Amino acid sequence: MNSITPDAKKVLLINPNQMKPPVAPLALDYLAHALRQNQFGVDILDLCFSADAAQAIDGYLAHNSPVAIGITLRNIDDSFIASQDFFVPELKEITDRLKTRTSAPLILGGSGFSVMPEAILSYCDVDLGLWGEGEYSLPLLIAKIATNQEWRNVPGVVYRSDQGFHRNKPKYLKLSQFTPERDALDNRRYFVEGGMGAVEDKRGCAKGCIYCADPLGKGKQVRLRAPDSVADEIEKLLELGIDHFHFCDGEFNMPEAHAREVCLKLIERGLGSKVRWYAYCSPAPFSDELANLCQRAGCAGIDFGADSGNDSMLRKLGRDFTGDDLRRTADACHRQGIVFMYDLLLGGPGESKKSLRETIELMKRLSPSRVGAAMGIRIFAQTKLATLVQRQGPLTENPNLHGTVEGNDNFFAPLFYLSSALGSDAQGYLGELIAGDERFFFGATGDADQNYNYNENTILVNAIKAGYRGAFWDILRRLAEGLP
Ligand code: B12
Ligand code: SF4
Repeated sequence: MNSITPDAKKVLLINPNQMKPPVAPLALDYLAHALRQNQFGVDILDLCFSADAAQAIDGYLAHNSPVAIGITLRNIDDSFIASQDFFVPELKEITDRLKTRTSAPLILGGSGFSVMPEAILSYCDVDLGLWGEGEYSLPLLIAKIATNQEWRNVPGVVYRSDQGFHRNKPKYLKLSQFTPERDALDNRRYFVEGGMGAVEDKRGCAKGCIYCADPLGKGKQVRLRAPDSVADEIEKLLELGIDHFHFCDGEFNMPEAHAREVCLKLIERGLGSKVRWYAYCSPAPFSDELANLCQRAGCAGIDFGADSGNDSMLRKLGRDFTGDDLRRTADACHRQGIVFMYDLLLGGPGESKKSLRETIELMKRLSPSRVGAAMGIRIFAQTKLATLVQRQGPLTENPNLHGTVEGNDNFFAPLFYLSSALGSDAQGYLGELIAGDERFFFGATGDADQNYNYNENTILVNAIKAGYRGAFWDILRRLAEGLP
C-alpha cells in the first residue's frame, strides 16, 4: 500500500479512451467532485490527448505517489458489427504498465466496466473494481484502504478473493442534491476538438429491452436530478464557452414530466436561446407539448431509439411502443420543426426479410431527418438477449452469431446477433432496401467514414476542426446537406 506523505490524500484518475472525435469522460468530472468533497486531492491523467500513453504514465508517476488510481472504462468495444474494435486489450496495456511503476491500488470502473466487471478484471489481472456509479463508493473505498480499515463491505466493490471474484450490491445515489463542479477535465478542449459538452440529467431505467446493458450499471430505479442543478451545470459549461452539449441519460423523456420540467427551467433561465442541445429519447412517450418545450429550450436534435418499425420485432426486443408511436412522434417532431433521427437495431431474434423491409419502408414514410441503420446487435452478458442465446445451444453452432464464438461463453469479446433468416448477405439486402436514400446511415463497411461509427471517424474530426458543433449524427447530416 502506498502511503508516502505529500501525496497521501491524492487520487489519480485515468481516462484511457483515445477514440476520435474525443468525447469528454464526464464520469471523471463527477468523480473528481465527489473525491474533493471527501477531502481528497485529484489529478487527472487524460490519455485521450497523449501521443504516448506509456510515457505519460511514467512521467506522472516519476513525480507523484497517489494513494490510489481509478481508471475509467467507458467503452468495451465500438459495438459495430463491421469493425468490432475491442478496447479491453488497450486497457490491459495501461494497467500492466501501472503495475510495474506503482504499488498504489488500481481500481477499475465505468459504464463499460460495469457491464462485465469480473471478466475485465480477470483479463487485465487487476484485483479491484467498482461496479455502478462511483460518487459514493470510490471516496469511501479509498479512505478505507488508505487507513487500513475493512473495505470489502463497500457497496459496489468487485474484488478477487480465494474463491474467485466477489461483487457487492451497489448503492444508488439520490440525485436530487447532486450539484457537480465541472472543473476537473479540460472540457474546453473536448468542446473544441469533440464539438460538444455533456450533462447527465438522471440515472436508471426500469424498462426491459432485451439487449440493453444500461440498467446493469445505472440500476433499474429512475433517479432524477433537480432541474435547477441541471441548469446550473449548463451555465457552468456556458461560462467555458461550451454552448452545444448532449444529455447523457439513456432516455431524456422518461419520465416525460421530468423532461418537461428541465425544459421549462432552461426556458425560465433564458438558456433556450444560448445553448443548442441533443438527447437520446424513447419514441414514447413524446407529446406535442414536450416537442414544443424542447424546441423552446434549445433542443437542436433528438436521437430516438426506435429499433424497428415492425410491431412483432418491437415486442421481441422488449420495447413497449409500436409503429404507431413512431408515427405520432415523427409527426410531433415535424410539426415543431425538430431535427430527429430514428436509430434502428436490425437483425435481432426473429428478424426476417419481411420485417426488415417493413421497417425500412416505414422509415421512408415517416421521414426522420436521419435513420441509423445498425445491423447486428452486440450481445452483453446478464441481458435477456444473452439468456436467449444461451438457450439456443452452443455458441459455435449458432447460425445467428457473428464475432468471437470460441471460448466466449461470457460474451466478453465482441459478439453480435444477426438473424440467420436474413440470409448470408443481410447487409446487401439492407443496402437494396435503402437504395441510396441519403437519410440512412448505413454501416455496411468497416470504413468509419462511410457510416456513423464514431470510432476514429476522420470526417467528423475534420468537420469539428472546421468549426462544426453538435451531436455527431447531426454534424454528418449537415455536411451531407451542405448546411453550416
Ligand atoms: C451519451 C452517450 C453517448 C454520446 C456521448 C455524448 C457526450 N457528449 O458525452 C455519444 C453519442 C457521442 C456516444 C458515443 C459512443 N458511445 Co455511448 N453512451 C452514451 C451514454 C448514454 C451515456 C454516457 C455518459 O456519459 N454517462 C454519464 C456518466 C457520468 O456515467 P458513466 O460514464 O457511466 O460514469 C459513472 C459510472 O460508470 C462510474 N464510473 C465511471 N468511471 C469510473 C471510474 C472508476 C475508477 C470508478 C470507481 C467508477 C467509475 O461512476 C460514474 C459516475 O456515476 C452511455 C450509456 C449510459 N447510460 O451510460 C452510452 C455508452 C457509454 N456508449 C457506448 C458506446 C459503445 C459508444 C460508442 C463506442 C458508439 C460508436 N461506435 O460510435 C461511441 C464512443 C464515443 C467515444 N469517443 O468514447 C456504450 C459503451 C459500452 C460498450 N458497449 O462497450 C454505452 C454504455 C451504451 C451501451 N449500453 O452499449 N455515446
Ligand atoms: S434501451 Fe432505453 S428504454 Fe430500453 S432498457 Fe435501455 S435505457 Fe431503458
